[in-house]
Amino acid sequence: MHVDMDYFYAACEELRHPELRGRPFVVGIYKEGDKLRGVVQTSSYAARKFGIKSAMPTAMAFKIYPELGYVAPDDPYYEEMSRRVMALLRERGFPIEAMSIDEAAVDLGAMGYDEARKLAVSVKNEVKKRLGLPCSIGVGTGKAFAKMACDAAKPDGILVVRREELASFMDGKKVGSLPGVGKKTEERLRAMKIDTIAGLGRADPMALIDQFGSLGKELYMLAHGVDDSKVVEHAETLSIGRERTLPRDATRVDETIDVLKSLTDEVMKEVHSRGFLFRNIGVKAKYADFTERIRSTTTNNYTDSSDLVYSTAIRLLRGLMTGPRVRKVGVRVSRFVAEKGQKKLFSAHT
Ligand code: DCP
Ligand code: MG
Ligand code: MG
Repeated sequence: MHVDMDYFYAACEELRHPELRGRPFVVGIYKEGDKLRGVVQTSSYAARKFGIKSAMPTAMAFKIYPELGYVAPDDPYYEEMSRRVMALLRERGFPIEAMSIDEAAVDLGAMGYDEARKLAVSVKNEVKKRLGLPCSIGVGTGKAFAKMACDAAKPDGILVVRREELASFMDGKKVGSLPGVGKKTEERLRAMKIDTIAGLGRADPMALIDQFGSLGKELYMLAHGVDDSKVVEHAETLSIGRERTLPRDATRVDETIDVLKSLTDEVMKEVHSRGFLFRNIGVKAKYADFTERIRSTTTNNYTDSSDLVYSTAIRLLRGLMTGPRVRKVGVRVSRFVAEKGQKKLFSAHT
């Protein structure tokens, strides 16, 4: 099963700016003087109706629709929403792999299609109900096919592609709709006169391997409905953090310890519930002039000690409280391993 959030950054913004709902707007603009520069990171569905989409220069988007609304990106907020999405998916107990900030592959094992569809409906409803965000879900006989089903289900849909439906689902589609085929690969395939997935399936596999190496073999297999890739949890790429505005701006670390304590408790509650061990502890200070600084340290051994996080956070933050008043503080841990299995392997080296 593949879950991908619909117009993710824009949907997150609609949550906290209800006045944006249903309006054409984009996330990702920044201004330089009076000029609008940069590219669109994502657009609301109302903006997509005008052809405004990710990676388009902002200036062009405004040319297409001068009344376009825009919001500057707020990455920590999207990361936090992403963590909530992933945590919610994990509650179901299946292995999940976060494939990007807004999508995950879920390993349903040998579950039947009907049961998988029911699960997809239930997950989709729960994401909407608890987080207020729309998503789409695809179910298929491999990671790539589930992702393609999810793409085809967008927006706000569910699509189950059974093994016997897979060939007709894929055949007419362009090679670019295969996960892993970007603009460059697409062009190189076109140079070989291969445009569609059906065409890819009829191509000479040796010529594909010649051109693309192992990717060539993979693509040929995908075109034939074979995808054996596994869902892998990437615990080490995650970080878990919380931040909070202080009740009053602070100049000394002892004025922040209550907030640090509760941030530590919140972070550690999530760490413990996931059974992670970590090696990196970091803090962040946001100053009254809106600049911010971070500091982090790596411990010798994997740990899940709340006391260590708390005392380290105090020590690190003290080093950041030498200048302007501090308005907001954050605590974050990262470099995880799952507690079961890998613990011994890692601590043997330390
Ligand atoms: N993103 C970005 N720059 C890009 C593409 C995406 O910053 N060139 C960010 C913004 C997106 C988020 O990643 O909201 C997720 O990317 P998706 O490709 O899943 O796109 P959306 O979720 O925005 O839309 P869709 O409903 O098509 O999934
Ligand atoms: Mg998305
Ligand atoms: Mg995505």
